[in-house]
Amino acid sequence: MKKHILTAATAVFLILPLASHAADETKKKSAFTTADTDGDGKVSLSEYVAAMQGKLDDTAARARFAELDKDKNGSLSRSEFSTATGAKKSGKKMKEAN
Ligand SMILES: [Ca+2]
Ligand SMILES: [Ca+2]
Repeated sequence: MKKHILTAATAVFLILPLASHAADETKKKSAFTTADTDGDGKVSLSEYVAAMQGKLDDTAARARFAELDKDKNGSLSRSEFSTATGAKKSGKKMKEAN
């Protein structure tokens, strides 16, 4: 009995980091796709507000959108969107590339 429990615990230990890493990757990849409900490759303001429902209220989502829409074309490209979801620290690098 005890041995069985130990094995299960070990398995969880081994699987957990892998699983959470995989989940993280999937999340990153699909956040943009999920927000882009019409699939045109851009996230519009209304798509963004809808995607942020439950996280940000309407006003906050709009303010955030304006911040993220660096070229002010009214929609978020994949790279504009990704600055919101994780790559905050690579902001300097991206500036260099421009
Ligand atoms: Ca779209
Ligand atoms: Ca834009």
